[in-house]
Amino acid sequence: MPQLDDVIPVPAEVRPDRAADFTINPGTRIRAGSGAEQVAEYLATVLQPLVPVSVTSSPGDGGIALELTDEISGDEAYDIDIATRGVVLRAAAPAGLFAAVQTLRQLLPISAGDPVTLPGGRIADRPRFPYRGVMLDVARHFFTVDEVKSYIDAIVAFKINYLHLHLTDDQGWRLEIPGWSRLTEVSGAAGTGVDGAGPGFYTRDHFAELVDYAASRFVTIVPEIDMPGHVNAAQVAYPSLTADGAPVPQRTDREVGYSSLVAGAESTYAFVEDVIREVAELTPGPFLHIGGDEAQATSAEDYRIFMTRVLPLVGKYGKRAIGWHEMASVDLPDTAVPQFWRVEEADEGTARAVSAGCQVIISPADRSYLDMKYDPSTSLGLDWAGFVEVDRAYNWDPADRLPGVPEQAILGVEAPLWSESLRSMADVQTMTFPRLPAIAEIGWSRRANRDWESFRRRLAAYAPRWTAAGVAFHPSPQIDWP
Ligand code: TNX
Repeated sequence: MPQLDDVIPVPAEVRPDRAADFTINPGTRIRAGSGAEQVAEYLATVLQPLVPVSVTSSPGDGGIALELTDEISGDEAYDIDIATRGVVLRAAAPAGLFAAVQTLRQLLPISAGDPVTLPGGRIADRPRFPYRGVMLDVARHFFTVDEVKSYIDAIVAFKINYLHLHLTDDQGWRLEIPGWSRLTEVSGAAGTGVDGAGPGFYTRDHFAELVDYAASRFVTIVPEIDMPGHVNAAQVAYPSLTADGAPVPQRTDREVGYSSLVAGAESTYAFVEDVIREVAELTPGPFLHIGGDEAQATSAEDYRIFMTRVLPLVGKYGKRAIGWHEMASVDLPDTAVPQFWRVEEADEGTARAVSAGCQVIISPADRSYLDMKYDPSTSLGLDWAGFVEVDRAYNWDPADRLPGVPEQAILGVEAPLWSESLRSMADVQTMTFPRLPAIAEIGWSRRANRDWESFRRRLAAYAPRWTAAGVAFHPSPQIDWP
């Protein structure tokens, strides 16, 4: 039976009370307080395969109560009280109740048949950083709406609350843009994945469906349109976006840094504004990611001209710009968020952005990149940032990572998964798990509560849940799997 201190990410406070276990029976009621109905229904769905329960809005004793209260501060904070007479989940907002339910899920038995007994005691919990993200590259290899939904279900278990979708790159363009139909007709067609895989793109309706599904799991979608580099797919569809207007060949190899929008052409900004307006309209979340990485085919001066025109466009349509940290080579508005992704010990631009009041997302490739191989024998993935075994993903801290970027300047952490070598959801899962739980714990848990030996033990205990759910994971030799 799971114990109260088995939870990933490790909660802020855990007080087991072994005399206070609670057993959920077929008649147990889930009592939804006002505003808690949606999360209560979700909990009932989660419990269904183990024990059928029903949701009621009538107050009463016993059962599992979900309550909103102003005694807890912070939307994602929650507490859980498990006692013999009943269970109470409390939070200031539905997002906190959802986080509480994710904790509760890890305390349930893995398979039907065992008595559904929750270990007694109390948990009080809140996140360290507000942004705990994962990025999925759907440009190099496309993943369908249903596949992305299943990915969302697997990541929310670890209290991940942002899903960054890398929608465009040199190989493919994966989001329909009205008025620019060739983007997806041509660059979302068959053969646009790396090495000729494909086809695939999201229509506006598909994208809205993803945004809604994510929201139902308290996940915010961060759409990325990568520019001024990584735009070959756009230029194949619209040769007018190239310097000389001449057609360019389609490319599905893994090279980077060879394409660029034209910083000096007005037509560039007409295109970019149409795209940003549309993406902003489809996105209820506060962020729009404009890429900005590896613009080796753009001169430094053109990069500055381009970003100086494009950053205000993001603001004009009501969003905060996130960009890979190369973006911080230009003066940023304090709403912009550089995302540090490299392996160097310091980054001057990012530190300067912090002095100017910007927040930062931390994604060092040698720690948080889910596409790095675990070790030399990993068949999937890349190794340009080295091998990233589970201990490397776990044993570091974002507040120590960059000079000039202290704790208060950090919006959060993100684990990017680039898909050059990944063709199936099993591939995506194998690279994600078990490293994502390490990054999730870094983003959520108190620094003082984190401990590698404890994490190894909790990870081993979690693994049968992936197996039961049909989710693939890398059986790292660093963990004593059951
Ligand atoms: C660098 S990380 C890139 C991507 C590649 C990735 C592979 C970043 C901002 N750019 O274009 O897919 O390496 O690890």
